[in-house]
Amino acid sequence: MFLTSLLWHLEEFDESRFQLRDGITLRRFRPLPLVKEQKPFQFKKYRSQIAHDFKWPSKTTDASHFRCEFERSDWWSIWGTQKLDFMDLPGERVADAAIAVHPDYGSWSDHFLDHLQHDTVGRDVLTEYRRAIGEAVDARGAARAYRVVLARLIRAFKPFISPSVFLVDSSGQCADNVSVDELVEARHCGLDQDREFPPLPTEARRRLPELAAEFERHYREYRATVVLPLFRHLVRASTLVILVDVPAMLLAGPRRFVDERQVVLDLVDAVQDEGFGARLLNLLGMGPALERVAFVAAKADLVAVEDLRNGRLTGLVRSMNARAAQRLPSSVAVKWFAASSLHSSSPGTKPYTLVGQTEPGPYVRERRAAEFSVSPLPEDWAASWSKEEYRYPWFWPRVPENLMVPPRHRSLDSLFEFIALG
Ligand SMILES: Nc1nc2c(ncn2[C@@H]2O[C@H](COP(=O)(O)OP(=O)(O)OP(=O)(O)O)[C@@H](O)[C@H]2O)c(=O)[nH]1
Ligand SMILES: [Mg+2]
Repeated sequence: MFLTSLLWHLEEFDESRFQLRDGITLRRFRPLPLVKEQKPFQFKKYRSQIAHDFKWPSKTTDASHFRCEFERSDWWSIWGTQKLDFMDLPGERVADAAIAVHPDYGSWSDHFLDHLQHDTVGRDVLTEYRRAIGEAVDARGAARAYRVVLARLIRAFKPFISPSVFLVDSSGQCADNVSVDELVEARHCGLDQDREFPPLPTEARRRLPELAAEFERHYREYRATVVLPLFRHLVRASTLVILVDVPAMLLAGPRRFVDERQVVLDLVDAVQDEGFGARLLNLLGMGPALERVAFVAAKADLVAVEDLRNGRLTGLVRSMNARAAQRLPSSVAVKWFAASSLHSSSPGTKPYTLVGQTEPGPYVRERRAAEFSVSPLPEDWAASWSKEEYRYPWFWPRVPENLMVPPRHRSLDSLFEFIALG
């Protein structure tokens, strides 16, 4: 939704809706053809889905690209055309960042199993997994035991699922919302049922060297065909925009927070990792590419205006990702935003209330709207919290049917300034 809304504002540029510094204006926005193997980002389809069919854009299941150019009023017109290349990728694949960083299966196994230790669900499934691995003597038994781990993590709403094909397979099929047993039967922890690679603890790798060698082969194949092609694009990116859904994390509880934070840490490691990044860039004959990282608290429209004014929303994203930001070299500019790709709410009559449309539908004044109390954001992430403590509304955004009028947004323009105007 973020990229759809941004492209929409670029195409229908209007300085009263999209305000850039020093009154810079844009014109003659034009999509450019893609390189052969790139899949197109379906901007027009998503735009029409939200404006006319009242549906959110479909879930991203594959990496896609959008190349464009436009003229800038602050550049001499003959030189004035700026080109931009956007890439959207399925969030699920980011959990494979650790696979990008670790060329060998053994060190990835250790990293992944170590991460599982960090919370109670993880520890629970790990204990059971270690027991099952202790008894498993063949690849099928071990892979099945790991599929139970991944299925239980999915049911506990943890996003750190790797290999990510267990959630979204390489043909873009997503796991259904079904029971643990059904997930275990339907999905694979590898390219297919003959190429699975459950992580083995050090002790099991020593005890079962042949099994470990087989998984190592599957791991390398997966890394080469699914993970590296995507991360190759990422290490060439000059800018990363990392969208963080703070209300969803408060509603889901600390487990999801720990996982999402780890995913970002792994991602930053993957694009920065000297071994991996430098080797790839050398291969491509390029220098370090990353110049900017934007950490964005998305869905600012679901949070009370009081918490936008007092800076709590941005503060939460900042404290969550401070460690990831510290790992970036000092040459990389980092900026924090509270933004929303669309606007679905306006302040209610009392503090900490919001008014918005409760059902999907056209943007008209008399549409049924309701006032909701929203929970104040915490000042910082607590040691623990229960999901019942928080309440955020579900609103349908106000999207004009007339495509010439892009929807209202929050801070997309300042974000664009940071990522594109230099
Ligand atoms: N209120 C509000 N909800 C939003 C906004 N943007 C997205 N959403 C909601 O968040 C959901 C996910 O948005 P997407 O843009 O598909 O997010 P994504 O990160 O691309 O998700 P994947 O494609 O699954 O990786 C949407 O279906 C909406 O329900 C926003 O600006 N405001
Ligand atoms: Mg998406």
